[in-house]
Amino acid sequence: MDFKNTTFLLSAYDLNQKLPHLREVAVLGRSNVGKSTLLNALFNSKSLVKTSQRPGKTESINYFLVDNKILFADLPGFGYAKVSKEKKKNWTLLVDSYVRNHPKISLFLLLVDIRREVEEEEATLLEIARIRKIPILIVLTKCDKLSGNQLRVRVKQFQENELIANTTLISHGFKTPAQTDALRKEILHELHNAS
Ligand SMILES: Nc1nc2c(ncn2[C@@H]2O[C@H](COP(=O)(O)OP(=O)(O)OP(=O)(O)O)[C@@H](O)[C@H]2O)c(=O)[nH]1
Ligand SMILES: [Mg+2]
Repeated sequence: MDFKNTTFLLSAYDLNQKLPHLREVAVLGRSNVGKSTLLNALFNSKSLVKTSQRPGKTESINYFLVDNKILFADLPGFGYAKVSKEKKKNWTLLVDSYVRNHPKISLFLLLVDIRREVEEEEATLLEIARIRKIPILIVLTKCDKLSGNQLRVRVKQFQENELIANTTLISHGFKTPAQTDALRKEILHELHNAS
């Protein structure tokens, strides 16, 4: 697997969507944390996955097929307040029922902005991963926004955070190919261990 052959498969608006029988990596995190951008980096593409400076861009579960072997699911972000109540309710329900009930998730990729904290939503997801025995990898995003020293301090704070003790942490900035490469390797490693 080298992530070279990637296609958009479909958008799902509920969990009844028929999908190929493949393992699935779920990309999760707060709205605007960089989920879609991270997928473009992994897929070495500029525009396959739609991104936006405006939070709330991804409204459905968008599936991508990688090397005919793995599905990546780009999910709507949680925690964004400025959309209509009705819309927010739909997304929250969709993401919530996906993480709790969708049967084939092999790995949660949980993205956290390096400048923010692990909050209630992230803690809930960690708890669901533990209960469902789904491996979870935390990706600290937008690391390019901090200077070397600030970055070291933040990474250390995350490493010492008891909420995420024993969880693998990976630093990422979408402009640093070496970090994207390391992330690809870690994802494959986690999937291999889980199989
Ligand atoms: N500097 C920097 N900006 C980033 C990085 N990743 C994402 N961004 C920016 O953050 C904004 C949001 O990125 P998206 O990838 O659309 O975020 P998302 O998590 O998919 O957002 P929703 O679909 O709304 O949940 C865009 O303006 C990106 O260019 C990064 O690693 N570094
Ligand atoms: Mg998105």
